[in-house]
Amino acid sequence: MTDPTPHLIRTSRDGDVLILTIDNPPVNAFSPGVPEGLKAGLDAAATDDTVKAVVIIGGGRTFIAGADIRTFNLPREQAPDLRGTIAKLDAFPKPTVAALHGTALGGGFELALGCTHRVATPDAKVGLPEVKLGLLPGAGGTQRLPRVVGVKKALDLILSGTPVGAAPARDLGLIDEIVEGDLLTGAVAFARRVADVRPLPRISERPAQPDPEAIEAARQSIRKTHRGQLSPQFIVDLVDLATRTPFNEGHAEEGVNFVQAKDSPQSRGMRHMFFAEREAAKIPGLDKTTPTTDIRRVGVIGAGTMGGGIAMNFLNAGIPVTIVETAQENLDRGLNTIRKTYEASAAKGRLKPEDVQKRLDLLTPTLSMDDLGDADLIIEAVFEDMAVKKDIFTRLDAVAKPGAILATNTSTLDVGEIAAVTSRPEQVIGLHFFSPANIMKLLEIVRTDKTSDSVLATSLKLSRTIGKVGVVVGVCNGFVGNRMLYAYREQASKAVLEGATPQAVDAAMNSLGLPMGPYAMSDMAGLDIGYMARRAAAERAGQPMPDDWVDRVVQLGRKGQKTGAGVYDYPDGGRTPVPSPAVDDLIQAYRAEKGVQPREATQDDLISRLTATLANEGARILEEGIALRASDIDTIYTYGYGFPAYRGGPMHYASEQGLTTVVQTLERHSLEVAPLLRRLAQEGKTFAQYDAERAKSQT
Ligand code: 3H9
Repeated sequence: MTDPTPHLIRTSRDGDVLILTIDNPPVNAFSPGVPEGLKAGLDAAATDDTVKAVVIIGGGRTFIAGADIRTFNLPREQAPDLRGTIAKLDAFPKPTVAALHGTALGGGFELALGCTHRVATPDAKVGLPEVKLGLLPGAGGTQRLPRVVGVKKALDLILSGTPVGAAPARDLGLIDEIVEGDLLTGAVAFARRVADVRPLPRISERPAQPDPEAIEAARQSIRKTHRGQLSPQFIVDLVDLATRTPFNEGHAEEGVNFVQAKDSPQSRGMRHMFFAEREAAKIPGLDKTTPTTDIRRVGVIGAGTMGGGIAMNFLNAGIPVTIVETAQENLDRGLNTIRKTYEASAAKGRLKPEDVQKRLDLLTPTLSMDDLGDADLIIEAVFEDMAVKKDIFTRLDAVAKPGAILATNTSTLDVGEIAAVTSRPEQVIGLHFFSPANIMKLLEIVRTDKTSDSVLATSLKLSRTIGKVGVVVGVCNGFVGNRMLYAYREQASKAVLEGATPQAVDAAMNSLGLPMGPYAMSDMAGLDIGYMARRAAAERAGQPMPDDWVDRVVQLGRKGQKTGAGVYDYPDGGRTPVPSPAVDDLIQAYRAEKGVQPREATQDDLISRLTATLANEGARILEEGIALRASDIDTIYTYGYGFPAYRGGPMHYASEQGLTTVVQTLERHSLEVAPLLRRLAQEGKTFAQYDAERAKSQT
């Protein structure tokens, strides 16, 4: 019977060496057609006496970057047979040489480990990043890696998922030779040199030495580093198993565990996030050829926590920054903080000592906005006050060169209103960084109805340059992330009014996987910040500030960690929240005042109520067109607000619960259901289906 799958492998010969080239752009993922082609090539080579060795190489920019993640949703019989292909390689009677360039990751690197030899270009990277997708290396990686590098190193590599360069990989014995010059020529020459080597060096036939200490240490550490996650536990068990059983047994167990991990909601969530992050960069209607501006110099206004953090992003990327303050004292303090942050990184070995000064040398402090005339991008990061921002943008308009992008880091204010004070509203955009701005990966890119395509495209490109995930959003109070946070906090507050303790609310969200619940988080950020934002929003709307027990906590002077007391107590200047009897009394008095009879709430109730609230607000944001897709909301909430990636973000999580269930939860708590959410629930759809349908209608 002929095989109906078109093969994605090119076969060629160089004398007695057969070359199999994988041709599946852009990253040569192991898609249907790759195993069929490789197996056919190997079958032919096995019986052809004129073939002495086989070279497997990737066409285009990389070797195989892993299994094709999109095929994980296929029924098992349709999934490309990676394990079978590697088994065929392992049993192949002649030398097989994997020629690696680009990123040989996951199943791609596992396939290379199934070959008898590996050569690589100097800039190639190899690694097993499956854990970042809630998976484990499922094609022999957990069994072969410890046989080469030992248990400890194997666990380091697999649990971190971080790729290593060709040189360290060679030192670890994972690569036999680094090829300078043309990879294929070098690989063929290498294959010829090893053509007669017998017995063939098969990793599966090597022993793996037990290391119970490393296993125990890994078990301890994943409780903290991968709290609540399934696949790291499988990984530790499987690496341990490699030292105690013959290869085939460990390999079979790995296959079973891989399927369990792949079919888990955790992996579905992480795979969703993988694609969501990449989708966020695609803006309907924004042409790929839109011209962008080269950002060679940046101006930052404000050297406070935010301004300093923002400036560091550019310094880290080698882009000079001019930072402006109103008083020398503030400028000195800001510079000092930046220096100290770099020195602390150097002390931890994260930065070379000489790079501290190199980065600081790129920074020009000044007290005059007039010094921003040569900046290609200027980001304002002063406090949230519309009048102050308007004044700054009026002055910026006068000093900035034509074509410069003027950005505001506002987290709540109307960017369009700020833009309107300039003569070039098309050059104005919101670049909303998250604190600490040098670390948090999210960048909300806020476009107004006047922002030009070029400014938008430049901002998206820039987000990648500085290592951020940029997500384009529209203007509304709090944009996407903070708007959802407000709704979430309001519900948390109501849950406490109705009977839950703040610590029960925090514990519930913590058990879902968020590093902090709403109250520990507000205490850390400063309770007064939310208080002031709510007061300002009420003033803007011309309404009285809604009554809330949390505001009464602030009115007692309890502003959070910084005052040693907030919703929690922080005795002895510590940072560990301790339930506060004073706040308990305040809450009880508040309930009595409102005539509320407290009722206990279970942890599940709290989780479903708060997550339903997030999805409900997210649905409104989608309906209003503030976010382009549900997956963008997931990206924002995961990268900016600590929603665990293995839950896939609040919209994906809601879909996993079932949108009908989410609607019922909202109704149970007398919350108004967003029409979009209700419609999707009635139609039995998920937010992913909504995204897919919208994408289709836009093409
Ligand atoms: C695995 O291997 C399991 C096995 O152990 C066991 C199996 C039995 N599949 O990131 P980019 C797409 S698990 C499908 O923008 P870059 C990506 O979506 C896998 N698609 O480029 C994008 O599509 P689009 C283990 C994939 O240069 C396009 O390729 N491997 C895959 O910034 C370009 O991607 C991994 O986890 C894939 N595996 O980075 C590696 N990879 O243009 C995952 C990429 O439509 N991949 N795409 O948006 C990566 O880390 C990065 O993509 C890579 C390139 C570093 C390779």
